[in-house]
Amino acid sequence: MAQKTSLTRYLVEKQAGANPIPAQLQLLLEVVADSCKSISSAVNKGALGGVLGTAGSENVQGEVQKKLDIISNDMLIEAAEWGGTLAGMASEEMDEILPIPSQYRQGDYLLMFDPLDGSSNIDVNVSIGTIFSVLKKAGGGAVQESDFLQPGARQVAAGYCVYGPQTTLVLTTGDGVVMFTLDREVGTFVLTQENVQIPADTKEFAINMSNMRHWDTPVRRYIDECLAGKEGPRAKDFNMRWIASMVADVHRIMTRGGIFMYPWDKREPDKPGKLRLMYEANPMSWLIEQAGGASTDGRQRILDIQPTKLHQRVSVVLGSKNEVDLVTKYHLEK
Ligand code: AHM
Ligand code: MG
Repeated sequence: MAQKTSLTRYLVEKQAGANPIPAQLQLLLEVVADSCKSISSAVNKGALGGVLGTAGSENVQGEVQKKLDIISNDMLIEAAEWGGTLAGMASEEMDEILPIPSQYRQGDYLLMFDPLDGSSNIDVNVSIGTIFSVLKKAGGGAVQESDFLQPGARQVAAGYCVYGPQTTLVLTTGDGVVMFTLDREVGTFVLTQENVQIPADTKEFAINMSNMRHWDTPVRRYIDECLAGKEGPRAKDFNMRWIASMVADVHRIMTRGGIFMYPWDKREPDKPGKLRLMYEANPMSWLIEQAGGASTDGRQRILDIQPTKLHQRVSVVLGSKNEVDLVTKYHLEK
């Protein structure tokens, strides 16, 4: 039987390949993957572990925090702060950046994460996940929020781990996308797919349709045309899926194609969208592009956006390239 490739072995062997990654980054990715195993285990226990329900607090966005949001956030911090790979961390669930405490060795990297994406699905036993993004700290000196405000194109690693029927870790360091499945009995992430490719065309879209009346005209036009099916201008029938965990919706797109949108809408005209640029949109956009897909905010490539705030929000249109290009064209024509 062919030997299975663990995440550790994959990262070690990568050092001998065309695109080696620094040892510090290799260690950081292993540490993040270890935290995902711990989070997966807490998620799997559910009510038996007493981890369901709300924590009685709100995050900086004013969203109610679930117990598992906080547990996952703490697990990532505790695993990553002492390893000597990081200068700081930032999380969707923390108001401010977290510099690495001075008792620990300081590293070169900055880690950003949404510790548990899809919070509304936690208590109903639907797939949720962890999304993470790694940047290199540019200058010397004590870490500051401005160090994190780099466009997504400067990420050096990005990934997510989806906690569903299987626990799957999806990763890029800039030369394609790889998937690992957690062997729960052994406790190891095993390489299960290399060179993930998203088909350029699709017949499946993901959007929260209940917001339809608030959308801008280009989004309305695109979805109206999909809904018109074979008889409409697209001359094909479309299917819709909306899991309401970005991580699970993106994972479906990684697996069989599709388009995902969380657009700006009229309810909050001053907010560019619901999803967060640094913790959600940037890592997912890089993964999608690395798998041959595209990702824009309707007008420009998300990875080119210069962030101005840590918790900045953004409109998101990502997935199969030809569909994303069409939605972007409709916005630019407006
Ligand atoms: P969260 O990070 O608080 O879980 O919020 C982000 C989630 C995304 O995973 C998902 O795409 C979206 O919110 C779902 O929104 P809606 O409640 O409109 O369906
Ligand atoms: Mg989220």
